[in-house]
Amino acid sequence: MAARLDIVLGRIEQLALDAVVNAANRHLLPGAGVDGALRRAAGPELTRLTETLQPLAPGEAIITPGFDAPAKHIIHVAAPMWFADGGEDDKIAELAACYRSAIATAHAHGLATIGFPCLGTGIYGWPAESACDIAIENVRAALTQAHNINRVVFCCFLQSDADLYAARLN
Ligand code: AR6
Repeated sequence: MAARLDIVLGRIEQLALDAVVNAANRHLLPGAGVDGALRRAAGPELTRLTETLQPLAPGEAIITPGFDAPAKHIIHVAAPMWFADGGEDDKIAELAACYRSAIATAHAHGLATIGFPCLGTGIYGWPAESACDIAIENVRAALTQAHNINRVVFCCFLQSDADLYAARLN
């Protein structure tokens, strides 16, 4: 059965899913936005754990428990910065890899539900439209290899992002 793709307008740290994805930085250092919200929800054990982990490679995903957050797990990925040096194609491939590796990691852990924020579109400066297209295309592609996942939530903090996802998904 095909996975359901849902849009939720709200805060990702409040979602009680098998996993939610964190918009982390490569060094897994505490940040603001999604990362700050998830760390506050999860409690200090999350940061104690991420301090012991290696930096994320481009497009890599790592999974931790959700600790006190409603989600059972948190999958950490780091979007590329839109304004960083480097070619646009490379950045698009790296953002695509974040979505694909998060789905693959959830699948490898036998999880059924996963929620994504709009990766890269806050502090990292991605234009909302292109980030939305990359998200939907790569989630759909990754789901073809992840048959135990039955629900993907695109968690939009902004009404404008929810409208964009709704237009692209319909
Ligand atoms: N729930 C859901 N979405 C949110 C929330 C929330 N609680 N808060 C913000 N957003 P960002 P990035 C939206 O900046 O651009 C970090 O601090 C926000 O409106 O969290 O990938 C890390 O440490 C935007 O659409 O992530 C990194 O250094 C989207 O989530 C860096 O910032 C992503 O915004 C990552 O930047």
